Amino acid sequence: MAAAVERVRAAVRTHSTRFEHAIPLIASENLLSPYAKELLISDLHSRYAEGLPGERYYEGNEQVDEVENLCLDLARRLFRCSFADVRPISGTVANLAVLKALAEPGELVGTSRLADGAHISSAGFGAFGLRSVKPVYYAWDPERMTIDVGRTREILRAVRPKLCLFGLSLFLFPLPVDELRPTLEEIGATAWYDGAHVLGLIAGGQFQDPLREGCSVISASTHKTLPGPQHGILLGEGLAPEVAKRLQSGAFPGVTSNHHLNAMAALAVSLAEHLEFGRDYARQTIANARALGQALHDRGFDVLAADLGFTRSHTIAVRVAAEGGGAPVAQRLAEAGIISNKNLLPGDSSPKHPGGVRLGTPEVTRVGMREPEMVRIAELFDALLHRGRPPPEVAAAAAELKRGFTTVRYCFAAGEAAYRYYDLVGRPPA
Ligand code: DSN
Repeated sequence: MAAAVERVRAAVRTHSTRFEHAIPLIASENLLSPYAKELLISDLHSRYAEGLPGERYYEGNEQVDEVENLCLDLARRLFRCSFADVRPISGTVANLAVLKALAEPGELVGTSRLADGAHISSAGFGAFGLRSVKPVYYAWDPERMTIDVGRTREILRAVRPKLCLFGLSLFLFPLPVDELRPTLEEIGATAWYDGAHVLGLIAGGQFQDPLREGCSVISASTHKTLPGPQHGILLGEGLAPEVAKRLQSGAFPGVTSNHHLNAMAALAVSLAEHLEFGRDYARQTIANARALGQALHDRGFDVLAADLGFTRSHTIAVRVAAEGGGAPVAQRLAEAGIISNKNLLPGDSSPKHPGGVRLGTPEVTRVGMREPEMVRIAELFDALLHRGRPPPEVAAAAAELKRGFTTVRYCFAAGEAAYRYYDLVGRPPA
């Protein structure tokens, strides 16, 4: 058994070193701040606190109540909203809570297709299937990489779903919630936004503002552009009291028993840090994504939406048919120390053969990279995929580039404290 423990520790150490030397470009990943990471391994990890603050089923929850009330208050301040629930333990769980609260089995729910970038929650084999709701798909504009408003209006008027989900996993541009709002009101649909990917951009005031554009509920994970722990959240504005209550019961006891109290404490810290640093972080994350798109485009890569500046978010999409296809390219990049994922792109003929890679800048921005480093990353892509340089050579160059960027920024106790994120267990901040 001891040998097994050592193997696990060794594997995690190897993983951490690998990522320390790599250029991580997964659009859905980010790094925790020192204070947030510290709380993730606190005693809260071992405790139960079902229910809401002041209405628990266990004793010993006074400090947990204080943390949860603080977390709720910070969430409401950051997103300028009147309702928050921080008990869903992931983005998908948050989506399930909304579906449980706002849709009945058999009902129609508007959403986007997986091939157009939707999250697997919208699939029959995902949260939609678990709640037995039927998707009504919006029309898609592949040139603008967003929902086609005119054709979607017609679909909504014809089918009249009661609930409409707006949100993507390949999320390049704001979705036209505002433009669809009159139609949604006409058919009496509740607009629901899955903000997992762009939560930190919304909070930083650099993307769309769904709660002011007609959505009454946001569900999200909290660890993508919002650099928090792996967790979930519900936010709402203008909700009738009975709808707020239904969302709360959707979260508990609907789709969680205990929530993860350590992650909730880490989330509270991340929200507080985002209130302080989120605007700058969101702005630089988007600037980096656009700079990476431009630098790849300049080197002959087929970056989608070139006419629109590639993206308004943290993500770009690159069609890599000419370089061998999504799966082989993502694998070759990983061998060269550049971590990304293969991705279906609009127009792909087979879901088994994604034609692109999705690249995101949340993590490289978090460690302080800016536009000049995006150009250097594009040079690594070019060397590997166009000029045939061997992966180990490119990996060495990637590690060299990364050497100056292993300290988490945009958080308290960063900078001078020189906190090394990739240590197996984080040192406490100075
Ligand atoms: N799987 C995540 C992503 O990479 O987009 C979303 O849950």
